[in-house]
Amino acid sequence: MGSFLSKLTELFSDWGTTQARILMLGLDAAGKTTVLYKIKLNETIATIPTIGFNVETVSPVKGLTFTVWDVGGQKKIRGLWHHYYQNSDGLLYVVDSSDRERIEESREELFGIIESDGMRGVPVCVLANKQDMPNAMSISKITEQLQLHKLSGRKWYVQSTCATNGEGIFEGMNQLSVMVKEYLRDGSMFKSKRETAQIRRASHSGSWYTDNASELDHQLSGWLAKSNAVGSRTRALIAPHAGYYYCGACAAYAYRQMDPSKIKRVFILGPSHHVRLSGCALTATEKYRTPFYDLIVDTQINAELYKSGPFETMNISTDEDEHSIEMQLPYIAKVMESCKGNFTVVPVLVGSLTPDKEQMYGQIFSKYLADPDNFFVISSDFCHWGQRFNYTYYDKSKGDIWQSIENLDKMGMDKVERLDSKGFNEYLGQYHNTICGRYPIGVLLHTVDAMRKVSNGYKLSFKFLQYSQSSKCASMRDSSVSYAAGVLMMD
Ligand SMILES: Nc1nc2c(ncn2[C@@H]2O[C@H](COP(=O)(O)OP(=O)(O)OP(=O)(O)O)[C@@H](O)[C@H]2O)c(=O)[nH]1
Ligand SMILES: [Mg+2]
Repeated sequence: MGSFLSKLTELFSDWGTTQARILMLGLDAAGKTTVLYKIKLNETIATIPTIGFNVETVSPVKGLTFTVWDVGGQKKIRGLWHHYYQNSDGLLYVVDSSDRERIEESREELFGIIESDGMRGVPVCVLANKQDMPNAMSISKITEQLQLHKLSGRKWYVQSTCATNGEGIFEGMNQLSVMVKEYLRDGSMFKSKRETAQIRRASHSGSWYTDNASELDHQLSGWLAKSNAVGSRTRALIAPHAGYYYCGACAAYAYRQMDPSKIKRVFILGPSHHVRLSGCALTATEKYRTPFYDLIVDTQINAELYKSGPFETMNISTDEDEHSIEMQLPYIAKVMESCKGNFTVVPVLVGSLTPDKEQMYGQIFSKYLADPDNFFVISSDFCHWGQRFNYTYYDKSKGDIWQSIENLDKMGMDKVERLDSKGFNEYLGQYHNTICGRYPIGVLLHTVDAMRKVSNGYKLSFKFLQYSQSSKCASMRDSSVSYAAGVLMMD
């Protein structure tokens, strides 16, 4: 073990901090979960068949982090394996060496995995597990049965292991580390795939906001200087996500309230505009680029979230197409600039949630909102009014159309200020106001509910500080989008 660590240290000393995503697959009962917890805790735990997956981050040495995904191997789960292929840097394929009857089935599954596009060139380490069993097949027999000599265009290695007592596990990890290193560094063929996958580009810069850092700095500083600090301890904000030309000034009223000295982590909840999603999804990337500097994704928290509830993974095109999270990033980078490099972000794409799901995610996020290290940014515009949005609600008793829109928005904002999750959903049910971030807002309100269930000692309040509209609608042919900026305070 000692020499294993020192070898790895040597191997990765020139890497800086590198993260790799390792997928662990194999038939049910092959020993995957046993392997995972042997690596993570160096303990043999009693396992039950995995329904879904386990995910753990493992840092064998400084500078190297593996996020290991252990996906259940039962037949009915295997159909879901392909969801995990994206951005994998290595495959650990676990085989029960004593299961002669199913070795053919295991080979078929292995080839099914590696022939998929997402797994092209990814190195494979086969763990020939359960070597302690009396009828275990030898390494050469397993190699032959799995027809590994047929593999081309990738590195592979077979390691004999006994997961229950740990024999061979670290040697297997060592071999995998070497192959993953080569894959990431020298595999020029696959390098572009890897680079684009690691960083989410600022895909809307140069159009929705300027890509010129000094111009952007000037703009944001100017807007921030125009708004006053409320003075209370803020824990979350709601801000719009349209082009800065329309809503940059409004968003500043909320961002002015963020106190960088207190914040170690920023959760960003944005609605999904382009893909159908019935739950929440996390990024597969490690950095979010802004014209100022790159924001570091908190992969450790992502791993925790994957463990605690149903979170999907966004693929890179979904990630880069979506503007609702990106439009918050320059403001976060600007306000947090004194802490550059010392804080992380957790982007969460929020789908169309039922109230039950809002409650479930609220429950998951409540422990994070309760922790003062964390800050939450909720991305939402308010009413999208006009025929092009298919929404033309007009209450003439309120005056002109734009006044009716303002009145409608403010009824919803009032529910948010009362932190009334039920009332907010009833309001949406009654007026169908086209608030695109209604689900992220719903999750925030349910997060507050969940915190209060644990302790009603929290003194929480919400206040909107600014409201504006892209234009003042006067006729049924007009259209506008409304923006509101507000903060959640905890005293
Ligand atoms: N004798 C022996 N038993 C092992 C070894 N590795 C795992 N097992 C046992 O095999 C059984 C299945 O192990 P798991 O780790 O749950 O298998 P899995 O691959 O995660 O299975 P699924 O989650 O159903 O896909 C457990 O009873 C383990 O204790 C080994 O090396 N030797
Ligand atoms: Mg398992």
